[in-house]
Amino acid sequence: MRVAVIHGPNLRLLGRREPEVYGKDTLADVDERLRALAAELEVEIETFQSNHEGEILDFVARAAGSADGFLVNPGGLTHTSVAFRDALVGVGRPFVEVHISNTAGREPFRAHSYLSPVAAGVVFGFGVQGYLLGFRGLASRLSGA
Ligand code: CA2
Repeated sequence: MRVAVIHGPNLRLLGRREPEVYGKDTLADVDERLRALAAELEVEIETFQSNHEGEILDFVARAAGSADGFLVNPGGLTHTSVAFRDALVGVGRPFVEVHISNTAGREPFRAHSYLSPVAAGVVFGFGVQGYLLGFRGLASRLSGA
């Protein structure tokens, strides 16, 4: 089983800006914790971050050749991108959407996600721990458990 992790625009700032909203862990810390969990669950993992929507769409198409599912924090694309949703639906692999913050309790525009209706599951509000919860949920879904 193989999972591709996508971090959307600006998530490379994790741990460096707005720690009161997104916490103190860096993106490298998150990827390290995900890799440790993947090893424990015997799941292969690759991680990807881009600030460019087109690069993310190309990554989805490329990774779908080997990945069974996606773990995605779409960042701001959550609230704007029909194209990201179409790309994920188009490759026919289940994905779990993760948000570090509680998007339902912030500005009203963050309450809507183009991806949530087509996600296998959504985790939000648990800080970076949400990545690990989402990864477990996706692995369980992919194993048919
Ligand atoms: O809570 C989340 O994980 C978000 O997906 C983060 C996005 C935001 O647009 C979503 O509404 C919710 C923002 C990603 C920007 O990442 C930063 C991380 C640290 C500091 C500044 C930006």
